[in-house]
Amino acid sequence: ESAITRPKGYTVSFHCNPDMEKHHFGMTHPMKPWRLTLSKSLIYSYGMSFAMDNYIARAATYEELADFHSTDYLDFLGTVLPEPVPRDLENQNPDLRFNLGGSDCPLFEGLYDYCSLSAGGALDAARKICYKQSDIAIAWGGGLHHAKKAEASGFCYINDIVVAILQLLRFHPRVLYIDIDVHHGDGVEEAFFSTDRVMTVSFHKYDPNNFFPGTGALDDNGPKNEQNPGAHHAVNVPLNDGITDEQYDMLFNTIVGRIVERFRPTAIALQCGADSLAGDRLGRFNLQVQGHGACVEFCKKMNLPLILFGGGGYTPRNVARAWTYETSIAIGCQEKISPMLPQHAPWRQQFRQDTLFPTLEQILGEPRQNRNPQKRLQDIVQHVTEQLRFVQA
Ligand code: ZL4
Ligand code: CA
Ligand code: ZN
Repeated sequence: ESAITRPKGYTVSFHCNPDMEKHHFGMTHPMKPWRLTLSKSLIYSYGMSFAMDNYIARAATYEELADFHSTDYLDFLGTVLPEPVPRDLENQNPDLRFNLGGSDCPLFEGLYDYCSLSAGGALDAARKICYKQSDIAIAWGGGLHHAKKAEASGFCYINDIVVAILQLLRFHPRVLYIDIDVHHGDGVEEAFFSTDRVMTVSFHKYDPNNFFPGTGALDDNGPKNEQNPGAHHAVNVPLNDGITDEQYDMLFNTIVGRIVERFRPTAIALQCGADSLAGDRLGRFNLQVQGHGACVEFCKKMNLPLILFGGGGYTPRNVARAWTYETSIAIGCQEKISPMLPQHAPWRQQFRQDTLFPTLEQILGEPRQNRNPQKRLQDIVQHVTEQLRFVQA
């Protein structure tokens, strides 16, 4: 077996900061920054760091965050201290400023550092792309797509993706944002609602009354008035429980292929939330590591500057598998790495099975029922195709 070597003709950069991983949302909170440690350790165990430029992410500055976020919100975020909240009062406090301090977005020790390191990694990645020093830049600590200008939402406080895309827009005329997290990428969509320089497309579980955040219907495509240049520039792909690799990849390739043809982006930002994998604590899909990774592979084949962000992912062993496989795709060594996990990988017992590609049976016992009839998927493709007639690069 030969060592993993640098890809010929292009550069991959990897942006992370171990200080981000030590933060805790709370014992039983689903978001575990520690999953970044597990992911990185598997990536390093495969020897992939030798094939990339590795950077310790810096903290984003206040001014950089203020490119998107309101200063009122940032000032508050920078000064609030965690207050122990009695368990039975959690999420019932009517005085939550900026949606901070509830059970989804708790206040914890070092919150502002955690947020600014996540955004710092995303910004470093964006700058490497802008200055053409990387062809693919990876920021697994980013991808926090729900945060709003002046509000925390769904485990997200600072929208590192929006801040990074704003950086890309200084050099790139058109940016395509793609979101394969199981949740709707509402914060990013909303931030770019009124520009035709960013197209957003999110694939997500959609059930307005029972699944967070409840937005992202097929016909929510941006404010529909002729004055708004951003009209038609939001694509939503609402899905149901149990979608499979085969169906997802058909949809992804068809829809993203057509968008790239029509919109002609000059850079792509891909949010790789791993909660769309089978067996995720919060997710509902039947995707395997292969199917999730196929989305990254498809984007890479577009031959455009590419940023890979992390995002959701609540079963750490599967998050680590997916982001390891996707790092290997970025480097182009996916055929070369062993599908058996390296013997010496730290936390080896965390992974349960010794393969990078567990089967659905191994993950779930019994796969979740697929509630995505083929006819519905065809209707989605047709809607998007018609929507794209209004889009012109
Ligand atoms: C938890 O066990 O659907 C938070 C959140 C904390 C610890 C103990 C508190 C118990 C599941 C979720 C009370 C929990 C009540 N703890 C949570 C409407 C809700 C109000 C809050 O992947 N309750 C809100 C957010 C979603 C809601 C998903 C995805 C982020 C991303 C990008 C964000 N919020 C109902 C839920 C637990 C918890 C257990 C939880 N929260 C599951 N889904 C939500 O897209 C990073
Ligand atoms: Ca999504
Ligand atoms: Zn999610």
